[in-house]
Amino acid sequence: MKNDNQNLFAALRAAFPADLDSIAVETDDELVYSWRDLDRATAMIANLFASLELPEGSRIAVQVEKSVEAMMLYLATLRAGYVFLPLNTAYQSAEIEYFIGNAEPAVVVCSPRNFGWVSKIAFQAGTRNVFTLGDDRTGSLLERAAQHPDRHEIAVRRSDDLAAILYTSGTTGRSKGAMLTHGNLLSNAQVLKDYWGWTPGDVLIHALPIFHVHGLFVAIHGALLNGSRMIWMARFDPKKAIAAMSRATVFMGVPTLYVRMLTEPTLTRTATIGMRLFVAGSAPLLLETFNEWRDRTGQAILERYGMSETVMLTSNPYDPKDGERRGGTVGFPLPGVGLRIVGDAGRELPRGEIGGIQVKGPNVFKGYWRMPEKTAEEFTADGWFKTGDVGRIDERGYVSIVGRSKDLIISGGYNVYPAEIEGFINEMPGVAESALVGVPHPDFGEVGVAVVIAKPGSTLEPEAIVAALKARLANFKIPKRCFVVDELPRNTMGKVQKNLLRDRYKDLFA
Ligand code: MLC
Ligand code: AMP
Repeated sequence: MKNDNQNLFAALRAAFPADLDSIAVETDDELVYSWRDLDRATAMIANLFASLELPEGSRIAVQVEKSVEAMMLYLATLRAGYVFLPLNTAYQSAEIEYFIGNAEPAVVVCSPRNFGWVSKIAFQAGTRNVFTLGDDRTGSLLERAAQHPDRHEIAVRRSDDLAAILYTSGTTGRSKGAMLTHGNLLSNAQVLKDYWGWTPGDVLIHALPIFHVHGLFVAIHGALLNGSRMIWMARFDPKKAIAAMSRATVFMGVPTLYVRMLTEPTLTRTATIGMRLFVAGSAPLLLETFNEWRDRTGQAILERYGMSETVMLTSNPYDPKDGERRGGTVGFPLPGVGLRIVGDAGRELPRGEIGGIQVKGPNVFKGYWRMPEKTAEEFTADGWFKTGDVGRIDERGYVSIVGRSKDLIISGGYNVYPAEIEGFINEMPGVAESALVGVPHPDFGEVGVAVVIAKPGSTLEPEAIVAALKARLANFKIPKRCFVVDELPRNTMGKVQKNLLRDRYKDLFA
């Protein structure tokens, strides 16, 4: 029978093993979910959404703690054909207010403990349906879903229909919602399935948050499209992750997770002997970490590169016949992905030269939600997406990322946009100006340091600035240190020289 349904969930569902009673997910608190459980629960939640008679293309915004049910909510949203909008659990009211106001979701799902303030924001923005979902299977979402049938015909979607919106902060201005289609996500998942050699019997340790590309798409789609079991960790714990390796074959993490596991004496060759693949990405993996991991485990971490707008772009080879895994590089463009290095004049540069990374392919997003001008700015006239990353391709074709043209700090795999933090600091009484720079950090890779100038006649306390930020912003965005200084270094044009500040504070956490 011909199947025209391009819904990503249809492909994932088709990959479920024949034995639906076998284990799909086991959690670190010893819960077990079968494939049948995933099928039934996603059907019930999808039927609940259908009963709400939401308009086509409705956004379902979700800010809940990580749980298997939260993953089911994502899958049910796909299944019902709506658009999933995941939100970091660290976001506070000002951040949530912006996302909900901008995306105008038809449904908001939040943690029971946040219902008071989140529902207020949602109702004010015109959202009609606010449900709760706790990390212990409590909340109105599951209560309501339980009243619906556990069979559901997967909604028919085209490849070009929206599946998810992921907000990424902007260097200037407000966050932009990257619109990803069913086709973007499915094509990328299929490429990775082949490229990373997923095989029947693989078991994935899922230890990442599920509100960003890495944990939500790369990890979950990878396992589901292969019918593979997941060992599900609600929070990353290095000891538990290492202990789980005796029952697993694949691990995915941001570099901080590898750095933390390396501090554990239990990380040995024996502990990792059954593992076939360690994937790292979302932030630069230091060569030192790559080498130390190989010395301790005998295995080379496979580093790959991607972003919210494009899902995965490049990967070091999995199969040795395609080449070795080279630390300090992000490997080759994935099959189907075009990648070029472009100079200031907009012309493609020869191998070895450093320039802006531009990409093309079926994985590249559809544009920024309701921001056609921003979308147009980020694409070239001939359709290449400007990543904002700066890199080079070596003579053997390996891509290295050497910097970023966008003013961005990546801390423990989370993005921090200095312009956003500086904006908040600059609004504080007595502040004349501020600059946030990223400096090396042994655990998070990079962290933010704020440098602030007081208005004439004002006195500022660094601790008070940090405390005021904590009340407004997600915790990972808070500068780890704050300095009040007399002046900021400037170039002849009067622009703050952030490179000099980075240099001044580079050994702060050494
Ligand atoms: C936590 N803290 C951080 C932080 N995470 N500070 C800076 N950067 C971070 N990433 C701070 C908190 O503010 C808090 O400070 C203290 O650390 C303890 O908080 P916690 O929540 O208990 O921390 P912990 O559980 O240890 O979290 C660390 C972590 C987490 C590394 C496990 O940050 C994490 O899961 N990162 C993964 C991010 C990720 O999935 N990125 C993928 C993006 S997708 P205080 O002062 O309040 O006590 C993408 C595309 C691609 O980029 O290519 O994949
Ligand atoms: P996000 O907007 O959260 O999707 O983050 C995407 C950004 O993370 C990219 O534009 C890169 O700057 C960075 N990134 C992702 N993977 C890597 C990697 N392996 N090495 C260096 N930077 C990376």
